[in-house]
Amino acid sequence: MSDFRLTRTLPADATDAALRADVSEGLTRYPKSLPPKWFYDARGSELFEEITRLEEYYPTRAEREILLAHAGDVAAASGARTLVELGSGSSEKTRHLLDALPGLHTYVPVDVSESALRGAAGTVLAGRPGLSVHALVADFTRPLDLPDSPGPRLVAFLGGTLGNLLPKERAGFLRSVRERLAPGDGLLLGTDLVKDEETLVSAYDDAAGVTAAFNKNVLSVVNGELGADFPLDAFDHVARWDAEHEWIEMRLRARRALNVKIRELDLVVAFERGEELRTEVSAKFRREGVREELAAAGLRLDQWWTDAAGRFALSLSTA
Ligand code: AVJ
Repeated sequence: MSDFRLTRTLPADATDAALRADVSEGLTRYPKSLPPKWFYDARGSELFEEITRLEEYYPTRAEREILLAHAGDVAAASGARTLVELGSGSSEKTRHLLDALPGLHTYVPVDVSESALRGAAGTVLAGRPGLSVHALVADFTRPLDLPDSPGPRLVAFLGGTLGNLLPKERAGFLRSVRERLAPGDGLLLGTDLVKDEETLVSAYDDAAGVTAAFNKNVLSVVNGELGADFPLDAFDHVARWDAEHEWIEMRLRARRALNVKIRELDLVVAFERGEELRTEVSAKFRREGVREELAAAGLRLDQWWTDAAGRFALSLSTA
């Protein structure tokens, strides 16, 4: 008999407090920035799903190609009885893994969105009568209390979302994942790879303007949640390749000097004409760099799989 449990590890007002802190800190420092986690309200999540279907946005297709080709290899190499997925979202990617892990006992999807977790549970449980699903409403960038379940454990962090973390944040994140792994447990990591600037920039600045709408949506989130009056049409979407750091930056550039009132914070934020607010970094990786970052966290890179075109990589590393 399949079984579904959900645990909220975030207090109900945690999101509001975190948004207030991020906005007051990020918009009063120079240069201004906001963490990308705030993109994903219902509208932002819809826009991201649309992005994954864009011709220019190759990472989702590339990772799916790898999962379809190598889920069996992942299963054979990991022998996982428990699969923990960080930032599971719709669990669309996970189904390929679940299908390839016949001996799986427990699936632990972790996401900040309770609705995404509940929405995915029905699909995941359908046709998997023996599977236990223990969903965690949690921010995966914070230390996690994972439920007891049979080992070996495989933690999956897919989609290239690791790239949203700055190098120091990545080091802390990988160390905190390592601390939750027993010897023989594994980490399955999706990483987008360094490639030509034109391909990278167009993946984050598509012709139809879906990414531009996704980027501006963070202003709507701040407007809606904190009573701000960002005029979205006063900002232009910018996607830029930072060759030194090897990451894509998304920014919002003020077309004119303006003051934005944020009522809930009793704050007025001034933008100079042309001033840019950074809304996301999306780091791109090289195999050697991934090996080094994993090793620094105490993880050994065992397997490296890419799509046929070599655009994206899945790596399996063990504690
Ligand atoms: C979901 C974080 C992997 O960084 O490519 C897509 C988000 N941003 N288009 C990425 C995103 C702009 C995406 N991740």
